[in-house]
Amino acid sequence: MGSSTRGWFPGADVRRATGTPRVATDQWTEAGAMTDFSAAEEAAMRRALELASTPGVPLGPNPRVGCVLLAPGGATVAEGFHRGAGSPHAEAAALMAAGDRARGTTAVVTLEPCDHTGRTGPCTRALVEAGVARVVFAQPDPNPVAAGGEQALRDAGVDVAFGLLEHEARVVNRAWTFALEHQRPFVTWKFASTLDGRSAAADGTSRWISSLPARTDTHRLRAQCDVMLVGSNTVAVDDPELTVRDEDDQPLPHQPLRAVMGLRELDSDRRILDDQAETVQLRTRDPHQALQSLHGRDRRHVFLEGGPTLAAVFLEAGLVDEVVCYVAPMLLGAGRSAVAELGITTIADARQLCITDVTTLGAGDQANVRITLAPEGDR
Ligand code: AOF
Ligand code: ZN
Repeated sequence: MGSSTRGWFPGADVRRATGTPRVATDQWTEAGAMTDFSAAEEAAMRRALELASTPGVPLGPNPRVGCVLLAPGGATVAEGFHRGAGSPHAEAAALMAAGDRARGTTAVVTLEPCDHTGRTGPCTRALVEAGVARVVFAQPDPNPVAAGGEQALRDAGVDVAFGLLEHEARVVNRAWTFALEHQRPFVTWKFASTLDGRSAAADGTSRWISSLPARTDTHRLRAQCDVMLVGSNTVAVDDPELTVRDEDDQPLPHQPLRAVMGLRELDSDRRILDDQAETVQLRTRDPHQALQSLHGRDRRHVFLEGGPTLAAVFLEAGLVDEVVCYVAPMLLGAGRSAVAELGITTIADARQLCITDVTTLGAGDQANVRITLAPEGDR
C-alpha cells in the first residue's frame, strides 16, 4: 500500500510512530514498545492474514480472523480461520486441526484472542487448555465484550506479544474495527455522476449514467458491505432493488440488509420490498439515529446509495467515512446534482476531500473513472 493511502481511515495507526527505522524481525507495537518477533512468526502472521482474507467468508458482524500454530522450530503445525458468526473462532479452528500437536506451539493470530463466552467459548481458555506456550497477535480486540485476552493469557502463564503487522490486520477488518471503535457503522457514500456532477437529466431520467463495467464494480463493493441504505424518496422515485448481483446479473446467495430511511410511506409494489433480501424501514430523518439502529442490529458497514438529499444529510452530520464516485464521460448541462444543498455559498467553505484512489473501469465508450476519497482530516 502506498504512503498516500496508509492510515487514512479514522482510527487507523493514530498512535504509530511512522518512519521509525526497523530491525528486520523487530516491530514497534502501537504502545511504542519494541518487541522481538522471529522471522518465522512474521511469515506466519502474513499467512494468518491471508487466511483471514479467504474469499467468501461472510463479513459483518464478526471480524475476519486467521491463526497459524508454529512448532518451537518454526514449522507450521496447523492453520485455521473464522468462517462467520456462530462458527468456531480462528484459534479454535486451528486447535481442532492440530489436536495433541498444539502442545508447546506458538499461536500466531491476527486478532487478540477473545476472553468471553459469546456464540462460542473463550479462545483464551481453549489455548491454555491445549498447552499453547506463546501467543503472538496483531491487533488488540476493540470489542469491549470480548477484550481482555492478553491479560488472561499472561495470568495463565502464557508468553504473549502483540503488534506484529497490526496495520495490515486493521486493514483486513477496516469497517469492523471502525464500527467497534466508534460504536457506529462505517459509512461509504457511493454515487454516479456525469462529468458536470449531475446524477439525472432535466426530465429525471438517470438510466444509465454509469457504464456496465462501473455498475459491475458497484456490485463488488456492495458485496463488501452489510447494509444498503437509501432514502424513502429514492425508493418512491427510482424504485431500486438494491440486491447484490454477480457478473451474470444473478443475485448472490448472501445479501446485505436493505434499509430505507425517512418518514415517507412506501408503496407495497416497490422492488425493495421483494423477497430477494431482508429490508428494514428506519422511520427517522436523523442519520445518527439511523446508524445507531443499524449498529444495534450488528451491522458494521453501510453503503449509502442515495439520493442527493440523504447524502447531504450524512455529509452535514460528518457521518461519511469514505466516498466512491463513478464519473461517466458525459455532459448534461442541466439536471439533478449528485448531492443536495450543503449550505455552502462561497468557495472558501467548499467541502474538501482527499483522493485515495483513481481507477479507470472499462474501455472505449464503456470507460468510466472511479474516484475513491476520504473526508479531510482523516489522513
Ligand atoms: C470471531 N472470530 O476468529 C475471533 C473473534 O459472537 P462471538 O462469540 O463469535 O464473538 C465475536 C467476537 O469475538 C468478535 O467481535 C471478536 O471481538 C472476538 N474474536 N471473533 O468472530 C474469531 N477470534
Ligand atoms: Zn475467540
